[in-house]
Amino acid sequence: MPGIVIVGAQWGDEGKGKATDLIGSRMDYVARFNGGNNAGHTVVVGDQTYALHLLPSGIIHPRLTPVIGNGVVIDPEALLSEIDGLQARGVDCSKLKISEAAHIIAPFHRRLDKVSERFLGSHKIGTTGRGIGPAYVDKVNRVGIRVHDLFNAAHLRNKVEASLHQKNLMLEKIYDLPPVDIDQTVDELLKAAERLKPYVANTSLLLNEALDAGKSVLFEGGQATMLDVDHGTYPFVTSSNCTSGGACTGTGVGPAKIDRVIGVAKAYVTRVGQGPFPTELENESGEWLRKHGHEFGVTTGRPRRCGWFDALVSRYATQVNGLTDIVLTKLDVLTGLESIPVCVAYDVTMADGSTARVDHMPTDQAEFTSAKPVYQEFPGWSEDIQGARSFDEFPAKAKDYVHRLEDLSGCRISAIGSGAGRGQIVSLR
Ligand code: 2SA
Ligand code: GDP
Ligand code: MG
Repeated sequence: MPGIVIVGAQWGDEGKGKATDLIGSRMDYVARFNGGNNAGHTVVVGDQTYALHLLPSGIIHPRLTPVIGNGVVIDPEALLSEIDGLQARGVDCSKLKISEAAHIIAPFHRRLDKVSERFLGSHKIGTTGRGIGPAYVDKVNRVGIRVHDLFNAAHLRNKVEASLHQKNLMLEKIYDLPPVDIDQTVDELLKAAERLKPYVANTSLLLNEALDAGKSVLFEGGQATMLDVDHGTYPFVTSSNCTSGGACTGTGVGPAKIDRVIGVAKAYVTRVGQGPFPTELENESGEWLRKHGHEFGVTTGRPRRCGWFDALVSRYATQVNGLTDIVLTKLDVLTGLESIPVCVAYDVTMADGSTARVDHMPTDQAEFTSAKPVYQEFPGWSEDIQGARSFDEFPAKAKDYVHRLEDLSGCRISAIGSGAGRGQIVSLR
């Protein structure tokens, strides 16, 4: 039985929640491997809509064992309130397993996220304000607090002191702000620790033993390829590895145990937060996509920036993730457009001032920021596809659009979303 990775192929909100829900119905475990409660993954089941943040979307399936891997940063308060909210709606969270090695988002990380955004001014990233960046900074700076640190009060105090030493100096001397209270921080973390304890496990061992015993694991990525700290539009990225490699480092499972890597891509593109976005439409067409696609952040409610499908982005996602399949979502949103532009190249300004036409993703962010999209137009369709039960039922022009995106992305499209509902997806293979 396989290990399958799901990643976002663009700038996020492609419908990873929906894809995880679909594929998860056949799996034994579902593991989040990066990010934290910055994520907002939506699953729609009948008249019920679930917005998952820290918990893997597969938790909606009672037979799956949900896992939060070591690569995730956990805000204990946010996690407990998410568990409470889901249990109140009848979703069983008792099987949840949380990695002992995952890092903690303490209340001061949330505060620092907001302070840092404020002081960055026009250079701000447009974060979700959930403390994600500061928690990962501490991890890499080796002053992070891990889940297993929560269960020994003296040890925890030591960790909090180490973490806050430099920060409090900075808050007072540089930002002229009050320092973080160490006792209060320790008390808050200890309170949450009691409730978290039953869920804590050695999740690397658990997942490896499961895979060795022939069980299947779905690795669910948060955010997306273009927000990856290494491969995304740095510095306008999140602070984790959202690409498929993150599934290994973020769970402690080796790459030889991964059989498929599925990239989820929208039939157009959206982005929230700051940063370059070549096909962005700051006009009526962008408004049209936002309205028809209901493009608002699931975590913060922010309006998402909208633009046409960018084939350089999806080809790049195929490359850096080693995609074996693409799940193409929200094709239904494009119904009614006479003609659909797709970006097939960029005109970029090079360091020497010359202009070059490129058909691959530039690594140099000055070049990427200068990119002007070169479009090819594809004929649209007017028939409603929301009720389609197979690809054969799609209008010919919708099929052509899909086949063209497949060619341009360099990866087979194996399923297409035709609506938000659980059943509104058709398989091609
Ligand atoms: P952060 O908070 O440090 O991770 O922010 C850094 C950048 O990462 C982007 N980011 C996201 N982009 C799309 N969707 C995300 N989740 C929510 C959703 C977003 C929301 O599902 O709608 O509700 O606003 C997500 N999380 C992080 C973020 O916009 C920054 O560009
Ligand atoms: P995620 O972060 O990648 O899981 O995506 P989000 O949940 O943030 O945003 C995707 C939105 O699109 C959610 O509201 C989904 O319910 C919705 N959605 C997913 N697939 C489809 C689809 O094929 N068609 C339509 N119309 N909506 C979809
Ligand atoms: Mg989302």
